[in-house]
Amino acid sequence: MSAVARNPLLGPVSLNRLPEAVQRPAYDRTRLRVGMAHIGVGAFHRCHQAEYTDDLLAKHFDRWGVVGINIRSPDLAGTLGRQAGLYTRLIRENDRAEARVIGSIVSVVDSQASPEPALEVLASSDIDVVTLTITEKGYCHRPASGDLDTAHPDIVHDLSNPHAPRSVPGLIARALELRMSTHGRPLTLVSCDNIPGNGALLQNVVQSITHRRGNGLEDWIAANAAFPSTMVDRIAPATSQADFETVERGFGYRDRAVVTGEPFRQWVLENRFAGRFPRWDEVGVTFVDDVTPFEHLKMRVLNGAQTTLSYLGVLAGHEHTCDDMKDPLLVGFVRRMLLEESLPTLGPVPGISPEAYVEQSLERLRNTAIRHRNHQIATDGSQKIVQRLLNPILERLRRGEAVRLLTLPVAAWMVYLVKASDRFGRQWTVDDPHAARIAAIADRVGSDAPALVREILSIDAIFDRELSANAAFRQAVVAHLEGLLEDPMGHLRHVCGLPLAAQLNHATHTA
Ligand code: NAI
Ligand code: CS2
Repeated sequence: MSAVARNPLLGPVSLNRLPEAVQRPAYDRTRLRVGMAHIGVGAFHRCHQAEYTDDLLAKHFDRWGVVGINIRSPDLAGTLGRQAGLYTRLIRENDRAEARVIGSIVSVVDSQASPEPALEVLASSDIDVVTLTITEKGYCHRPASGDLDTAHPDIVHDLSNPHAPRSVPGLIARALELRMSTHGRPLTLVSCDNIPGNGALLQNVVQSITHRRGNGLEDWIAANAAFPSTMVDRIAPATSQADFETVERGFGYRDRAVVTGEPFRQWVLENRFAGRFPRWDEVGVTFVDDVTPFEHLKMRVLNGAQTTLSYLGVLAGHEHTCDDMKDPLLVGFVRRMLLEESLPTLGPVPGISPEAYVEQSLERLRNTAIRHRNHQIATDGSQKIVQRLLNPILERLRRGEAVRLLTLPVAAWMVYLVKASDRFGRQWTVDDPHAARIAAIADRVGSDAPALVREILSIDAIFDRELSANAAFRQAVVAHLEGLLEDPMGHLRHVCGLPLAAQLNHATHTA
């Protein structure tokens, strides 16, 4: 047996024997009672909301233990259950790794096979708050409008089987119905996904289901539920083998639920709650009346940069964001795009200088210990480009402003999806709800850029009709698509206006 295999598994007993360097929950976990649920216990929840709650429990102990619920993969009840809900949150920056065991998750419920386990938790009178990180597509909405996608197979199912929902909107509608007909306690639901107006959007998709019920549920929700919007931030990529090994080799124990994040974290939350609510504002969360300026800043700058780098990075042959950030051509383009076209779409953001935020964001993306794969960020691009790229583009077009830079990543997203990969000697698997439809378009029209753009822009779940009908937008995307299909990096150099000498220099530098 190797030394690594003999390391103890993280749990309540081994917790007391961990090395001094590993931070532990600073409260008595045996006294912790459940007060909130979280749907979508992925890397981000464990790196963000669960840590803030852990901070709050240490500062002001109260009934705020979390029950996690997954209605999609992965099954986590076993993994986290064997560790009594405990897991390590690594913070990594370049060659530094700091470990902290988080104790706020009390248990995890797998509800993939049936909604019953999830409904039991969500309808319980112990639960006052539900947070969610279910990825952008979990809301079953049409990204262009925020409306419920009534053609979505899970929504079609839930509308005719309201007591056995498969989607999150259907699940929440049913849980609220159960609460109304039993104890009647209010509930605050906090979406922590990167979608615009996430609270309002969640409320909209839930109410689009409940208003069909006609049993007083809609009015009950209006009086007893709150859906605050949030801006959440911390880069937390999928856990890698290196992260598991850091815990085993660096700290001497085993943990099958490790998560890794960067040092930076931020949470801005709309001050609109129903009933009891955790005082996260005591541990660094900012409660505000309007989240919109913070949300626009984050999605258009940090997320806009990540999405842009992910598609261009794949085309350039890079693996991670931090690799993209070593490529002066990509960095130069992204900085210019953010400063010249994204920032002017932003209004004032209380307490934050947008220019400084751009530099801070680029600096965060350079962190070489955060191995955020371009393909992970590129996943579900159809659900991300609206808030990161298309909304600022539309606002600029309405004001008669240029969109030459912001349209380039839109075309790069198209290249990524039409699987032009063969052309560049690399292949990848596209993971996106619209992948099949766009692949079918590409099969039909081949590499004819104007035809590709015409057909892809006609997908009105993604492209607002005003935007797709705009000739300047369409022409800019066609020009970029032609250039990227021909020679991606040559096109990028051309857009950046690099003189020939600098182009040759760059080619030598990145060879
Ligand atoms: P992850 O892949 O680790 O976890 C995804 C979670 O979403 C899983 O628990 C899965 O069961 C659930 N899920 C997926 N599709 C679903 C569906 N259709 N219905 C219900 N649940 C579904 O991803 P991670 O890193 O936790 O990110 C999740 C989301 O959190 C992101 O999509 C984003 O909106 C938000 N976020 C992530 C950040 C990050 O850096 N990872 C930072 C800020 C926000
Ligand atoms: C990323 C985000 O995967 C993605 O789409 O752009 O998850 C990003 O890491 C977070 O929003 C950072 O807070």
